[in-house]
Amino acid sequence: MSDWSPEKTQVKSWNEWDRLRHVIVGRADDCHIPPEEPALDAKVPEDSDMRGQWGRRPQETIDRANELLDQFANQLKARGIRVDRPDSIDHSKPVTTPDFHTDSQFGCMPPRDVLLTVGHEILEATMSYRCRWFEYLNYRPLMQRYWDEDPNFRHEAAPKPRLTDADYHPDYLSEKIGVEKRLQWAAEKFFVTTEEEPLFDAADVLRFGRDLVVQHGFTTNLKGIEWLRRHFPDHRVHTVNFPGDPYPIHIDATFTPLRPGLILNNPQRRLPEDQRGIFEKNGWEIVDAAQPAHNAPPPLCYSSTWLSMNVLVLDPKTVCVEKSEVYQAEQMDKLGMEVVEVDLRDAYAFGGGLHCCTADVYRDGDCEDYFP
Ligand code: DAV
Repeated sequence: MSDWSPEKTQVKSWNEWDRLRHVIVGRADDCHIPPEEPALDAKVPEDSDMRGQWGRRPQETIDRANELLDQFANQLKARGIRVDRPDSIDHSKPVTTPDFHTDSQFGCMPPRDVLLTVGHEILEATMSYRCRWFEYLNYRPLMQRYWDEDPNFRHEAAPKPRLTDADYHPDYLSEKIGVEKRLQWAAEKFFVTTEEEPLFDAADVLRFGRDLVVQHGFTTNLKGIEWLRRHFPDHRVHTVNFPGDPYPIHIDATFTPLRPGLILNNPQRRLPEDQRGIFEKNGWEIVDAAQPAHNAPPPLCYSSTWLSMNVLVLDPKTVCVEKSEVYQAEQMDKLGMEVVEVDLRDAYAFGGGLHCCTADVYRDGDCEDYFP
């Protein structure tokens, strides 16, 4: 039974799959391709069309992405889900702190990277790119509103990192490292970020009730994971790696829980055997995700083609899948999920797919222990 009603704001979400009632959907307004900076350069593949480009994204791409995001929001609303939208700040403004300078910011997308909802709390992540340091400001009007309307809402912010050059390994920044070297480094857990201070992006975290599964990679370091462990003392925090990924940022195109007992895993980035313990002991199935329908990402896109598996679960039997991702939709159908098709590919360049461009505010259900 749910005590949720659309008239009353309540913040609560313990996992990735219980019935979704209230969600934030990002906006493409004023999104920028930021200038070069260490962590971002390491993520952009050497042959990418984004190399050397920066500035405000072309207006027609912003308009098109906004059209798709509005359409997605309307689809969710038509299913009775409350949808809130952020207020974009001016991302053309440069950022100067005592420790760094960048000539522009990133955007008001994707909210999943910044906001981590755990129970009644929404935690603003540290972030690890300089251009995303102030990104939480896009969501502050919503956070203030939830604070005013829900007396149980906990609004938290992780300590802002300094992001000096000491946060980044200079080796990663030399030109033309090549994918082989990157894969070797990823396997050795040598990432672009150092252990100077805690760093994490919210999209490196998956919520499984009492357990949080966190990817250690470019955007989240071990100190960031330790910070989460100390911050959520009632949770068990598990560190995972996916060595097949040469650019490991964010877990949500790699490992996708669909319902209790079932997880999709990117077949190029399989969870290593020695990290499967809690899932295997508790009878969870980890299945290879279907192949993406595309051979390459759309223009000016940071993400890989595996946004195919960046799905948004509406309830344990219903999932939003991007409309062109026909193989992924077919697999969902075979797994017994009802598929809601959403046209979003032209918005991928703004930072990701259906999971990325949303952030949970309320899902039914309580904090359960799925791995007793
Ligand atoms: O496969 O490029 C994208 C994740 C975006 N949140 C990838 C990871």
